[in-house]
Amino acid sequence: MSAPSQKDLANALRALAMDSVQKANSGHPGMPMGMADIAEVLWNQFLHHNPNNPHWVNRDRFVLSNGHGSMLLYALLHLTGYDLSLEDLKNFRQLHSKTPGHPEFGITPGVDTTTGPLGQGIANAVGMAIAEKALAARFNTEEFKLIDHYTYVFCGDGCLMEGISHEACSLAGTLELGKVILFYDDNGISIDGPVQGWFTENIPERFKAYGWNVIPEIDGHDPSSIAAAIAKAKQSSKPSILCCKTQIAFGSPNKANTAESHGSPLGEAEILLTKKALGIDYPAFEIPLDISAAWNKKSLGKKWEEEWNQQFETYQHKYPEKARQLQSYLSESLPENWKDLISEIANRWIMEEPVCATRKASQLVLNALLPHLPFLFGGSADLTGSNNTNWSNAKIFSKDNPLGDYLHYGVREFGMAAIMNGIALHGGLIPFGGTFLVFSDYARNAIRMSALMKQRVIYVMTHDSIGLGEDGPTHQPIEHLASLRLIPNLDLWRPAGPIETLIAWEQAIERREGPSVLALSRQNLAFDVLDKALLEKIRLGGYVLKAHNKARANIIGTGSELELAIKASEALDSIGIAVNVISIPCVSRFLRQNSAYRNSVLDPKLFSVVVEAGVSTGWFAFGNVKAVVGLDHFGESAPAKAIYQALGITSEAIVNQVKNLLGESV
Ligand SMILES: Cc1ncc(C[n+]2csc(CCOP(=O)(O)OP(=O)(O)O)c2C)c(N)n1
Ligand SMILES: [Mg+2]
Repeated sequence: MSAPSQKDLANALRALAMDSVQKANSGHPGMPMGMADIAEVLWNQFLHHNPNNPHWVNRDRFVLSNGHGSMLLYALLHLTGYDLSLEDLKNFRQLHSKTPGHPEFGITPGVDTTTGPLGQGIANAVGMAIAEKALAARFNTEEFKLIDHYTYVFCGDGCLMEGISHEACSLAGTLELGKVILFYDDNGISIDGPVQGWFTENIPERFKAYGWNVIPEIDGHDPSSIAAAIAKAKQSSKPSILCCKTQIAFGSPNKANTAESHGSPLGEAEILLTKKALGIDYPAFEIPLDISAAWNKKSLGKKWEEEWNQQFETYQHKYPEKARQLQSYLSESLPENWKDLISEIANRWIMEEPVCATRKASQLVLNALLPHLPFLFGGSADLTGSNNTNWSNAKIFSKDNPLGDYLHYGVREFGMAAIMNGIALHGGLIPFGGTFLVFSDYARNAIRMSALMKQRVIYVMTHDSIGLGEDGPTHQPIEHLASLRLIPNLDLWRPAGPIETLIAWEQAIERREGPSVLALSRQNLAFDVLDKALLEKIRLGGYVLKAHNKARANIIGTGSELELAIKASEALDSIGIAVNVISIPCVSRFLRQNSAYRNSVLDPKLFSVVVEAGVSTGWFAFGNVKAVVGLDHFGESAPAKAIYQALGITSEAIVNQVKNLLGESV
């Protein structure tokens, strides 16, 4: 019997995709069938990975940006030998299966990032390639190429229509990320039909303009043209795009080239016809042994990783210090004296009482901590001087300086966020990046993806309220605090002074299981915590700042409005009304504490009044909140103090609410 042909190997992918989608009666067979030949060449001839260890640090990364074609990836992972069985494929799209509707990081071994929201996978890949380049520059030597892998990405028309592909690919061109190799599935079809009606730009010219290495007009069903193009792309010092002409649902006599095949099962009858046309003569989910043997990469993968391990051992002998550092980067472990560092800064600040904006305090934290955390990788979307995301020894990462640790992302908030996801997913670096809080909307879906993928990405979002003043309502976030708090597994910190800012940074850095947003003020704040005993309480997300044993109400404040809460409490005190003042810098963290702690902070017998310069929505679900001194409409353009006064975010307003609720005359 002759060895299976490349067509046979690609057809196994098609068969598994057709059958799994049919069995689930849901899914997307068209793309896997259209990209099967490309995937076969890439995974059988080029991809370096180890199915026995999906976490091998120097594996080539593979990103399926057109994530609706998830069955292509699952079939590849199954056939090459990952821990993904035929049973798992039969459970495609079923509850708690390892084969969810779209590829999900952390659920399926071998899935390097979660995709489905089109376009973001490309940006994730750009982030992975940035991480690869940065780590290679720090650790490789002439003789040892420990970090040396490609990042391969599949994308479709949809990904390239999405604006984020422009953001990410433009930056990738400037940074000359030659290890990115993007396969464009140029099938001329998206959900609404043939794309000529809505997508006609010249993709090769567009990518040439970005400075990419463009390989146009590849026949995406011809293995030798595909292989030649990949070999050429690997030689380029620029990122490469391989424009592959394909047929969606290739092989299906009646559904190929139709939008219908994009997202619906082909149907039993059409599957029979397709299998006949392709020469697939085996039953559903029964891949012949010679085909599965030809696909299997377990022994090759083992060999590749073992070779790498040997290389690492020799490196370790020759450069013990560098090897130790690389290990500490890869484990992202914090220095042993980490908590002492935090305490030292806190002690100093409690003595010095710096009065500043929290964005400034954030920079002071960076200056103090960054020398001890070389694996932090900073940046800003063109607002470095406003976000204060740089520190005194920050070095700019660029095509000529891959040793840099600070990236100018340019005005690309969404791109930055999705690139940071890629950096975090790659491993070895912890990314943080800044923009104005109001533009978190631009980045929002990528922030959501950081949370879904449980990635340690730190968003530094300054100018966090009307307190930014004169730039006016276009720049004043109103609904953003509440709306970011709605994202599960995202910790939003809104510190009220330098010490809370320090703890917010500490917690964001320590938090391995998800992203954090630091919402920071532009304006100077008068408040700071001056009691060291409170550090531990801040870490819990909410705490009693000022307690009164005869308290009749709680005043809750966050960030820049905490000082108004304190002022109001003093005014109330002076007229014989005792209140507690509660600071809740991180609502989600506070809500994760047990009820005993929460009740010890927010006495359930008392009502609460909240002050926060943002929409009131959200707070009413909280404890006994009876009133919110907030803003349920857009802001104004004026100096900050005037806006607070004009919009009624004042200590008097808080006092009046408390008196009202106590039934006392105002
Ligand atoms: C951001 C985003 N918008 C919309 C969708 C819904 N959607 C999924 S696939 C698709 C069409 C994609 O067309 P193309 O990339 O050409 O895929 P093909 O049909 O060729 O596989 C759309 C609109 C999505 N997944 N993500
Ligand atoms: Mg398409």
